[in-house]
Amino acid sequence: MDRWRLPVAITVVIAGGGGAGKTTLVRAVSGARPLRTEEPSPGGDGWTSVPVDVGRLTIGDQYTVYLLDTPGPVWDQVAGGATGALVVADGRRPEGCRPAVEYFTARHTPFVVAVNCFEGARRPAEEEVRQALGLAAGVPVMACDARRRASGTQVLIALLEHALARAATPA
Ligand SMILES: Nc1nc2c(ncn2[C@@H]2O[C@H](COP(=O)(O)OP(=O)(O)OP(=O)(O)O)[C@@H](O)[C@H]2O)c(=O)[nH]1
Ligand SMILES: [Mg+2]
Repeated sequence: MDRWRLPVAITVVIAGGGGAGKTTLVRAVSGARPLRTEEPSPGGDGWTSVPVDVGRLTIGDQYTVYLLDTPGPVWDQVAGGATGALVVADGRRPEGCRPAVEYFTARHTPFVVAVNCFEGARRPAEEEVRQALGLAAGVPVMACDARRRASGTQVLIALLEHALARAATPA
């Protein structure tokens, strides 16, 4: 680093179906530090801990990307200031991430769908995923391997490019 630059933080919400590979992707890309935060418990009789996987990677010496993998009920708390969302779909049952797709579509948060392809399982065609999730035409769908750093980084870059393109397009 030859001179100080104003740091810029980018927040990306990692969402998707249960067991789709969200934690695996955050770990692969950054080395996650699992944190716990307190939330009112569903019964309303106390507090419960909510797991949050936080990942962090830097781009050049100016940009820091924070990855927040939190359960659905916490999306409201983190989606507001987020640059975008990475929706991880389990390639064996992509429809599991439909609630995430509906949530970010309704909020107008830019997102891409990363289809985590488990080995030995049939890889769904892009059109199949689009139909199962009712995706708008402009939403990128990419295959990924959540365990591989290069693959996770590639989908994150695609998301940032998609968000930038959206920002540059008049409403
Ligand atoms: N074989 C294989 N296993 C994977 C892959 N991605 C994730 N897994 C495994 O699948 C299981 C679920 O992955 P997680 O990363 O914990 O999924 P998650 O989306 O964080 O799950 P929840 O937090 O429970 O919603 C773990 O045992 C992972 O090791 C993959 O690409 N291939
Ligand atoms: Mg997880």
